[in-house]
Amino acid sequence: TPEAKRVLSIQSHVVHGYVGNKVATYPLQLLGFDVDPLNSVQFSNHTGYKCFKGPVSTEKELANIFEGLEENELLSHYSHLLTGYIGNPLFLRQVGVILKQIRKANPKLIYVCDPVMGDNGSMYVPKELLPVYRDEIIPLADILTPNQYEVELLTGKEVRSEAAVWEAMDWFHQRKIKTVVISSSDLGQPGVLRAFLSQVNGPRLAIDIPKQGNKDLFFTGTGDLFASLFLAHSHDSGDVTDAFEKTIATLQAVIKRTVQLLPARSGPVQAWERELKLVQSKSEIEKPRVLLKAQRL
Ligand code: PLP
Ligand code: PXL
Repeated sequence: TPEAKRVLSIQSHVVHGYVGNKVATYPLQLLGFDVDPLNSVQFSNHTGYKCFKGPVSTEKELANIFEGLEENELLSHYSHLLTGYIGNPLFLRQVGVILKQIRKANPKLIYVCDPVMGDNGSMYVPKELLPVYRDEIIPLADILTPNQYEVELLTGKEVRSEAAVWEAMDWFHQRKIKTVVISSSDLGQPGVLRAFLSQVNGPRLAIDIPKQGNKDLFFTGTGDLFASLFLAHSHDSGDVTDAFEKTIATLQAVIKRTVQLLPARSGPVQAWERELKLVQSKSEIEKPRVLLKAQRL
């Protein structure tokens, strides 16, 4: 029997820092989900450091681990599949294979797909992942959480206006994806990020997010955190507006604490100093305080 809240989370593991499964697991657990992390890579740290080391899992290793879950009849236990950073096209294709098997065991499975490919106009995974996401994986998703650049890659069209956002949303809905959340875009006023949500037979929403810290400051793992929080809140509340607002509220609180705890000295901020202060934000994960409300469009 499917348990109400058990997530199979296929993402990266980093020894140091908070991206991928390292940033997704703790919030999901705090919000009452059992999490089964399956690691697509095991790296020393995220790829934005001076160097990173560690193995990338193969599709054979994924199939092998999955076989263990299947033979122990564990597939029907999953209420959700969450996928994020995957660095290898054959591994991604195998994710499609196992998704279909989990769906067979639990037709009600919710698949939350974060099509992690890049940010701000550059890809940080091999370009061969794009057609696999576009043609094989995203048509299987219930909830998709791309950023603006990932929307442009998937639809093959630039997104330079709000009209283009809604066109892109419809492109995804035509591919049977019910809920699409664009976790960040540069379509807000200067210094403001604008996030968008569209649901089939549901609302179209936007939230404006004032950027924190100085303009050169950026964080890694925010998109991964967004997807895990949205999974949890959309399940718990059933109301996408509420889920969207709570997700942004926690994300902003985590970023705020991270900015506050940056060292007070001049000079460039080191990669390890920009790691999200996730553990320190326990109470804001458990009880998000909504300060930024969604606009209904
Ligand atoms: N950075 C900030 C400051 C955000 O508020 C958000 C989302 O709301 C993100 C990043 C997530 O976007 P991305 O998927 O581009 O990491
Ligand atoms: O947050 C995306 C992400 C996930 N996992 C790994 C990464 C990155 C982005 O740099 O390097 C390993």
